[in-house]
Order: sequence, then C-alpha cells, then structure tokens
Amino acid sequence: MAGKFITFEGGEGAGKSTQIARLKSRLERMGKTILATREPGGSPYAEDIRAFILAGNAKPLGAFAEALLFTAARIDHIDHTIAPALRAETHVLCDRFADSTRAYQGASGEVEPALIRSLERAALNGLRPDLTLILDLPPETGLARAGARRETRSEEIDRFEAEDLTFHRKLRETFLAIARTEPDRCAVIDADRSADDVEGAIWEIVSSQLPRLAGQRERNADVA
Ligand code: T5A
Repeated sequence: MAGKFITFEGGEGAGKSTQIARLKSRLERMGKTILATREPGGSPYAEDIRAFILAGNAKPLGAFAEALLFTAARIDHIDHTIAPALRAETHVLCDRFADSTRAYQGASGEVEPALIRSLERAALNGLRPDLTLILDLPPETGLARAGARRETRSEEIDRFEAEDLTFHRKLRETFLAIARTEPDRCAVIDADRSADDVEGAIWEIVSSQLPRLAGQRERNADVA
C-alpha cells in the first residue's frame, strides 16, 4: 500500500474530528492527497450500519452482536474506501478504527478480548494503521464537550455517549492499555488542552513517525 494510514482514537468528544480536519488541511497545503473518513461508516453500506447502531437498535442484541455489526461495517469500509485509496497513493485519516471495537465493545465486559481480536484479524486481513493517535482526556471533559455541541445542534444523545461514567473510564483505560501494548504503532496525545496545542503535539508525532509524509528528511529508522 503506497498511502499512509493514520487512525484517530479516544473517548467521546476527545477532539478527533477537529484534529483530523486540521491535519488534513495542513497536509493538503503541502500538496499531499488526503482522504478523511470515519467509523462506523465511510462507505454506503457502512453508513447504513452506523445509523442502525447509533440509534441504539442493536443494543438489545448485546455487545457481541454490536461487535459483529461494527466489524461488518469495517469490512465494507476497508474494501470500498480505505484499501482503494491507499493503493492510489492517497493518505487516509480515519476517525476511529479497530481499536474502538477493542475499547467500546471490550469495555462492556461481555465479550472476551480474544474473540474481539479474532474478529479484528479476519476483518483487517493484514491491514494495519501506520500510526494511531490516541487523544486522551478525562471522560468528564470529553462528555461535557460532546454534550455542549449536541445542545447547539439540538441532537439526541447517541447509544454510547449515554453509557455511565464507569463505562467511559474503562474506555479510557483500555485505549491507554492498547498504547502500552503497541508503542510502535500508537502515540498518546494529551487532548485536555487547547485545540492549537493538540494540533502542535500531533504534528510533532506525525513528523517524527512519518517524516516523509510530513515533508521532513528521512532518518535511518524512518518508516515513511
Ligand atoms: N464505536 C465506534 C464503537 O462502539 N465501536 C467501534 O468499533 C466504533 C468504530 C461513533 C460511536 O461509535 C462507537 C464510538 C462512538 O460512541 P460518533 O458520533 O462518530 O459515534 O462519535 P465520536 O467518534 O465519539 O465523535 P465525536 O464527534 O463525539 O468526538 P470527536 O470527533 O472526538 O470530537 P470533536 O472534534 O467533534 O469535538 C467535540 C466538541 O469539542 C470541541 C469541538 O469544537 C466540538 O464541539 N473541541 C474542543 N473544545 C475544547 N478544547 C479542545 N481542544 C477541543 N477540540 C474539540
């Protein structure tokens, strides 16, 4: 795959969409071809599954069934959006990916982590993000940001935002545990500061991990 694949992860209201838009603009100003996409969603069938899940329709089926639906959406998204873009040398910035299934469906405690990992292996079929940026902040702060935005848009609270604080704290722990387990792929960004500061921290990581993408000169250990 010629394009680079960067995923953004974190709890509710962590600032992923904001930072994806900023990184996309910055890279485009440098002449790079960028595709910003999201999960669940990012392809027509996956967007249908997104609407079904986020309306809470799959909740009665349990966390394992939800994990299956997220995985089905991911397969369609990879096949129709992500893989073709990477093959065409487009760099892909993705708002959530497989780590969200590990964290959100894992946080329920109802699904064995090994089962989630088996689903992930089957769905990804060897695809792996080049870099995963985990935007970390206290869940209270992220939920407050998401709630304030929802009020300005007069939107309903969605399926996962409505979970209790214990769930959201478990999510945060799970994302941090993923970063500890895969330090070569993941970087944790302190997202509890201004959007400008978060943008700067993300750019530092992208420049050091993927220097060619960021227009830097390559060093010996570069992966870009
Ligand atoms: N899910 C997803 C699973 O359970 N399993 C899975 O496998 C997958 C893929 C998706 C839901 O599905 C779940 C996780 C989610 O619950 P979504 O609507 O896409 O639903 O929700 P999120 O991905 O959580 O996206 P959000 O839009 O809620 O959060 P973002 O994108 O992290 O945050 P953003 O950038 O929209 O910012 C939120 C608000 O905060 C402000 C923004 O202006 C905005 O108003 N903001 C800041 N305010 C202060 N300081 C900063 N630094 C700020 N940055 C942004």
